[in-house]
Amino acid sequence: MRKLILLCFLLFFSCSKDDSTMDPLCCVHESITYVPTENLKDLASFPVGNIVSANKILTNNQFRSVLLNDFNSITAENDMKMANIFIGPNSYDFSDGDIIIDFAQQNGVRVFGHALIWHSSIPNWLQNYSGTDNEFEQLIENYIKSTVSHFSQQKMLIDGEEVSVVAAWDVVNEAFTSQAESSIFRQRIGDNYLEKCFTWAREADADVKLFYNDYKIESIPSKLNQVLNLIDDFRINNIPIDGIGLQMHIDHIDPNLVQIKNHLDQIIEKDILIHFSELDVTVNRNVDISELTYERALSQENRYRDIVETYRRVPFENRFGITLWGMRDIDSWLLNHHNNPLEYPLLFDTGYNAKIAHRGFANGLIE
Ligand code: 9MR
Repeated sequence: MRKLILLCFLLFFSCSKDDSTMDPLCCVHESITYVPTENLKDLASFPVGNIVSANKILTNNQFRSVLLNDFNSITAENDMKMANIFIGPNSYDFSDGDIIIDFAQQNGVRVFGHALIWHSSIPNWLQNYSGTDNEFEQLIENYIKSTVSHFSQQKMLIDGEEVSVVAAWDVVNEAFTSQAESSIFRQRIGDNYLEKCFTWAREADADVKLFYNDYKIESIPSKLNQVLNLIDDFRINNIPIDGIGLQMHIDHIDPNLVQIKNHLDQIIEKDILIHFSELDVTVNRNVDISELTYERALSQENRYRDIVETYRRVPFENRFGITLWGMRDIDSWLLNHHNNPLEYPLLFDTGYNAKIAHRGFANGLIE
């Protein structure tokens, strides 16, 4: 009898745990969501960002409030890319970017400009441009200078200091790929097109931070070396560069943490700003689960914690922030990219409930 009473007592307490849900049989299901008590941006010693679109900012109240609750840096997922802005020779449409900058200014959050030059975001008219190489180069110089100057005009007060709303630009994105090698930028401007683009951006704005952004820097040794060489070459030749964006589209298992730390440490040695610029963590690359299981959610929670903790290896003065590439799982580019609707890479579920991945991120921030 005493054993039975003890068993009931134990069951009662396990069923009434805060982070659990009960079914009628009183089996404990560990929950894949939780109720945060603290906001990410308040826990962090560096900016914590997410991506936006002008449309979402204008039309989705819930998105806006979740965004402003946890994040103090925003990146346009697409609206500030070349294909969206550069609508014809010397002709620009900054309207969506302006909506984003106004929103940021009103709410005192930083904008990270993304991205001036990317082989995957070239407007058709430019791809098919029939002018000379010199004319082409002049167009690109004008585009970079006009875009950077336009967005450098909006200022805001942060801690009593006037700063530009747009704090930084990814000047060139993903240059070390075969597609970039054969892109019109290298073909028409020449092998030193990166140097020229960074120089033009600096000429347009003396203060904005200039980043080179790429994927798999944390996992492919040759990519890491290309980035390290880029930093060295630029410095030797007095070409401006302030930071490196590691996109960090990673999996909950791969690459292993030792490798990530090793690659990160080599960039840290260069004493340069470091941005984890597009963080997401896949959990279902083999499509072996048909819903997010607690076990997989927990693995993702631990992964987010480890990655954020790893970022804290970056010296305080070189921490430019961590930006997540999306808010809810269903908003992620990865669902289309991997043609897998059963992927769950981000911090919020469909109803904007914080997943335990969010708790992992938060725990990783705690010094
Ligand atoms: O998430 C972005 C997706 O909506 C776009 O269709 C795609 C093409 O413009 O770009 C995605 O974002 C990419 C980012 O700009 C650069 N790094 C890779 C990101 C995922 O493809």
